[in-house]
Amino acid sequence: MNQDITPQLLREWPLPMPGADADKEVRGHVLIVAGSREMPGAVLLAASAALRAGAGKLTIATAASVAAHIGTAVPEARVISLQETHDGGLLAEDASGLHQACQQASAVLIGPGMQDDAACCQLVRTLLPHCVDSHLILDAAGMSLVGRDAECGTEDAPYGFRFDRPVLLTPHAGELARLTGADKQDIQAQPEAAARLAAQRWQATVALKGAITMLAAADGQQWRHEGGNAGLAISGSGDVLAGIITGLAARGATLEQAAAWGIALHALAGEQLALKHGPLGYLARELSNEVPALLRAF
Ligand code: NPW
Ligand code: AMP
Ligand code: MG
Repeated sequence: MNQDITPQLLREWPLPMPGADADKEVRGHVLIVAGSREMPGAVLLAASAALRAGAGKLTIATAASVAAHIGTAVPEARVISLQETHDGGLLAEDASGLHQACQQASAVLIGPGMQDDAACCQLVRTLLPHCVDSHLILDAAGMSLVGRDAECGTEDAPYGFRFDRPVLLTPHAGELARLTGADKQDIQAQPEAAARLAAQRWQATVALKGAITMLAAADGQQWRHEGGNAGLAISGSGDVLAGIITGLAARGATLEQAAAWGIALHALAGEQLALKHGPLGYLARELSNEVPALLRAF
């Protein structure tokens, strides 16, 4: 049975709130492993979203070729610079600073703007043992590990990958089709079943994004969100959503709770921007700015 994600449901599922005397550690430490020389912007979008969602500390690990620029564009972040593959992928094997950052983070987001699926797959596999105590959110190419064509040098069968800890994946229908080999039209026709199946197969929480977003947990629980507007179908929109969810998870929300809140806040931010600017033409980077006031309104 689906439950609708509504303001009423969210009020019954309140986010952890820091006390008036809480320091930044209490609001959690976000690590964002993302970007490439072609797509550094995705890092900025996810990073500012995580901070706007209330996370206390931020570390970014990104491609060496753009790390300094990102450090300047996000002055709140500590930046770890990663070596790159020929195809723009990020290398994590020898990056002990990154392994340590994973251990210290309360929530880790991997994927926005990353390139080179094989490298992404290897990167997630390398980092998994280092982030056992953090919430893990995989978006975009960060989801390559569960793909039917995953080339991680293991015997992973199609659909065969199963997580042994709570993980959230945030595919749109095109990404889920590519990961599973299923037909995109079939996924769009039956998003509820597609999200449920993916969650069970991977033993992960899955947010299947679209005009209607289906959230499915590995234990069979499922939620449905309808809201926002077509202006949200904009370059960088999903990167912002991933950042909001990661920020909320760092604050101590469960992955399902962070996803439900993040999906709703992202949609409400789109509605606010549509009122200010019109239904189309607002920017993904503007979504995050709406989040603190929306949180206050709750
Ligand atoms: P088609 O053609 O419909 O079959 P995009 P993306 C499909 C980064 N970004 N529902 C569609 O396939 C992200 O972080 C970086 C169903 C399309 O051709 C990712 O790392 C930005 N299908 C990477 O780019 C800003 C959908 O997927 C194909 C769909 C790729 O992200 C932009 C590829 O689509 C971007 O976020 C949907 N809702 N959306 C930056 N500033 O650095 C897409 N498809 O649009 O090339 O990429 O999958 O959204
Ligand atoms: P991505 O494709 O990863 O950039 O993510 C796009 C985001 O925009 C997801 O959160 C979708 O749920 C949302 N979105 C896309 N189209 C619509 C729409 N027509 N109405 C509401 N939300 C949408
Ligand atoms: Mg995306």
